[in-house]
Amino acid sequence: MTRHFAPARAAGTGTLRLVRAALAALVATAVLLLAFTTPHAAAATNEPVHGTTLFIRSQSLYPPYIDYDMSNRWWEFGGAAVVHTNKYIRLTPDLHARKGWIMAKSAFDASAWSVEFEYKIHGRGTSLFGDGFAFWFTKDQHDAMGPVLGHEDKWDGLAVVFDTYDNGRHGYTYPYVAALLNDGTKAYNKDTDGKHLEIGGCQADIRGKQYATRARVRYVAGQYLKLDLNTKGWDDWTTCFNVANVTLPKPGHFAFTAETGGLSDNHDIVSVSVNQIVSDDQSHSNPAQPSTWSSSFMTSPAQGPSAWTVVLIVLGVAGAAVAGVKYMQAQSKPARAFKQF
Ligand SMILES: [Ca+2]
Repeated sequence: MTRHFAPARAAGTGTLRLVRAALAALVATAVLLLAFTTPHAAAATNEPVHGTTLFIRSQSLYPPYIDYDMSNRWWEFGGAAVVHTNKYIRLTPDLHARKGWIMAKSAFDASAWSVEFEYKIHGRGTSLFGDGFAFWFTKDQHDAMGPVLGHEDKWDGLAVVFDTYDNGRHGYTYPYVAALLNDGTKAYNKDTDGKHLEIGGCQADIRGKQYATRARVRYVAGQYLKLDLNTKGWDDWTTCFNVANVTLPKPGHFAFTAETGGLSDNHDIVSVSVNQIVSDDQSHSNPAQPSTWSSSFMTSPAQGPSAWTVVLIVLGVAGAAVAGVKYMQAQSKPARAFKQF
């Protein structure tokens, strides 16, 4: 009886082995693809992913945001900002004429850093909403609310504005994300959305998502200032701009502000993760030169695998396939021998 059933069982086992070998090859390929095509995946967990980085807890912000005494050890809040413990910090509610802010209490004295933050812009408006929020790195600590998405004017340093309402006329639609650079002397013109201070920017789909959208500002003094955006809810990052020869104040202060006017939105900050870049990894080369840079739509392709990555993946797939075939051959021998009975 056993022998009668043996060939059928052997054939079934062979098919099973074939499937297992194919699965093994697929898993190996998937592991390789994951390892080489999602280098930013670890950023949210603060692991160094580019060169060597050092997580700076005293400049970062996470849920539940407040300690037992209802304050945060490293960040301050003000204006319309409200802390929703374990969820987000709402810089402004979806109500008219509000301004809110959060800022790091201490200065950050580094020449190279990376800041990744999660935010959410949403509200009842479907076609009319505003005005947006901004990320700041400035020489002076934020100490007064003003007209630049809630921040005071004539700042010395960097603003990355997530502007959802076009006060001026532009050759593109909003929302629009832009780096505005100021030396402390220039006034922000709200009627042009600060266009004369812009050194880089892109149109981006940053509003009304069911999930928190993310941004990563990367800066190396005198070399580049880069912004990557993730608006799709998975680990798919797109470079918004990469500008060369940017130098920011040192030390500087991190802050976020938001503003509503005649139009409104909820502007939420979910988390802020600051890393000092100890050694860069050269993967951020080829920044645009300021003299030739111009505003562009967010059309740059998502960062794909490099040529070396492709070679490694192909080698990995080939290796896995060979291993799979050898495995099948090794496993099929006893089955054939058994059939001869
Ligand atoms: Ca605006």
